[in-house]
Amino acid sequence: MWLSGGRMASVGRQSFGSCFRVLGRRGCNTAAVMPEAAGFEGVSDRSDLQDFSVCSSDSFWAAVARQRLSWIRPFHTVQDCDLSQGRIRWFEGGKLNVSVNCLDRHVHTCPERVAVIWERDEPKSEVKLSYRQLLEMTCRLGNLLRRRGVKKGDCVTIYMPPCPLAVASMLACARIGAAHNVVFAGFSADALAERIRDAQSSTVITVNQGVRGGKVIELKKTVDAAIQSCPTVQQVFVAMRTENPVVMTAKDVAMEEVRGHISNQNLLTVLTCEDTVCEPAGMDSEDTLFLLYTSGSTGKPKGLVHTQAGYLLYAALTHRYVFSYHDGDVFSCVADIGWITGHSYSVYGPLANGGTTVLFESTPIYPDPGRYWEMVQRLKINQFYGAPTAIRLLLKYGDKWVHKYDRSTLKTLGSVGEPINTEAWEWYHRVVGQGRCPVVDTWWQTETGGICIAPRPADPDAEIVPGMAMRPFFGIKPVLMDTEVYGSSCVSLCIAQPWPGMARTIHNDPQRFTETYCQPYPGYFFTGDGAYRSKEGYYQITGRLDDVINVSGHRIGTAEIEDVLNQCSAVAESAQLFGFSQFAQRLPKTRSGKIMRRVLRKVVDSELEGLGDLSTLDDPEVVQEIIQGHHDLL
Ligand code: 6R9
Repeated sequence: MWLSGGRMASVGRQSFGSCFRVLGRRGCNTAAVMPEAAGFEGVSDRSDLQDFSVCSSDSFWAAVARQRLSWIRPFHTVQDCDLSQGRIRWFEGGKLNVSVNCLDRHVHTCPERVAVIWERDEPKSEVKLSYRQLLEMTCRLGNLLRRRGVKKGDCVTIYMPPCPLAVASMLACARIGAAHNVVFAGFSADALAERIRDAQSSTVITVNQGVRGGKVIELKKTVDAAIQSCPTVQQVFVAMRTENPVVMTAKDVAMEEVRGHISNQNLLTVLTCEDTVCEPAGMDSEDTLFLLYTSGSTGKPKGLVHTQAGYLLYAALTHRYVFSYHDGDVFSCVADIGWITGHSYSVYGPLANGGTTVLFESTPIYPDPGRYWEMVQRLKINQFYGAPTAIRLLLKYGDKWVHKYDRSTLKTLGSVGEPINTEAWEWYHRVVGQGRCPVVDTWWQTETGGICIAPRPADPDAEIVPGMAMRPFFGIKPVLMDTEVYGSSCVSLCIAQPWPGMARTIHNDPQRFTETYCQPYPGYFFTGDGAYRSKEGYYQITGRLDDVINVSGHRIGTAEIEDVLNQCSAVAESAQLFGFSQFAQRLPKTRSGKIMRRVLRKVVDSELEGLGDLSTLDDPEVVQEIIQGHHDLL
């Protein structure tokens, strides 16, 4: 691994060589692109539709919201937003229930369709649940929560690995009107405690132990340690993921009935004493659906607030149109449910669309580097959505792990989380997708709720340029602003008008929301990322703005330089910094696989006091290694 700050000649777009057309149909009618758009006047092709969605955003979103969601009471106002004030409200007057939209309406039409496939850590032991079964599990949990005093407006913290019970817990909260706060089940007790305290949760849901990559993780013990410093917590529901008993305290409530002969290891036999019918709460469009914490570069993590209707609509629409999801497809997003990617594309998007979604509990290399592709073959996966960090890792293990398995069911490959370098993109496209599956590089953030910029391969005339051909999604109007970062000018990506999926505020700190996202360019949403736009109107994301470097007066994003470095076979991954060159064994990464460059920069600048929020760091020891390495270098 190479941390470099040397001079770089000619890096940039010319390195993105190949380009292909997915479909060559020009001018096909709009209804084929998007049936919801059939009635829009003056819209005859995909480009008209994009313009319409931005220029007539009220008409666009009203039509889509009416067709895609099932409402208890219709909305009277499509949007009431003023970005400069940080005011974002969609579909006011409307009432709905998110769990009804994700479950009941599909149970009415296709109760036995598979809703979730739980790809357990133990290979080849998947468990399938139909929409009817998932609704029953959700109702039982909803009744339990209600009976134990959880009310509309409360916030329940969920500390669980991806599994049907975690999804049912999220949906049970939605059913009774509580908000959920899913904390990635790999976070430390301190990180968990900080998030429980900020969310003021009185209820936590967890499992006795997690299992990941063949290793047992003591989740319940971590909760025990965390709640020592969380006075609000009154009860902890504990389900059994393994058969090992854990010490239960006065606050703990076992979720299983005690039945000696039933193995609870599959987490499916819980709460058989609860009723399978649970009256859904009627929620206002702008009631909170969930909080999700994301790390701030300084200070404490931010609890971003997403609300009911707008979020669900946006997750559903992007899931359908970015991935070309069709009824009957098996969709697999391998992100953990503790990240926004898991929320929007393992849970809410696919379920709102009546889809079949895979919940992946394991790692890309357990029991071997063929895990993903063996799973694709066994579960007949049609869309696979993963992170560049995993693709880069698997690429180094060689093609044989991919070739071993049949991937003919795959139709679309997705990437998210970081810029995907050309080498990884090409490998993903050529080796994994056999050159026939479009790769959709999707740009978005916890704050945006769903994908904002991505190719849409099903569109007529769709073109995908590796690492770059990214177009705004319907209703998204990106703008590039000149900005100054660390004394050099950069182009910063903003979004010019609100869209339904965006976060509404920061829990407990609306001021910070406005300052961070709305004030840098009043009237615009500030993303904090840099971008280029080509003459065709395609966007390329260059990385976090505070990671931009200045080489001989050229502004160059970290993505471009890392892209070139990664093509050297000795370099597994790279992170580019100002005027700094060093080899390191490992890079500091978040638990979702993103390189934490700001930490590297602080080390280089010898600002060890101001490393910022490190709670999302995967292995804090790496920071010590790098500090030591840098020290030795000086
Ligand atoms: C969905 C998610 C958001 C940040 C974002 C950007 C980076 C995400 C990307 C990408 C380049 C892509 N990012 N997708 N950069 N190309 N396709 O990852 O949310 O965890 O909040 O991170 O991730 O820097 O600002 P989140």
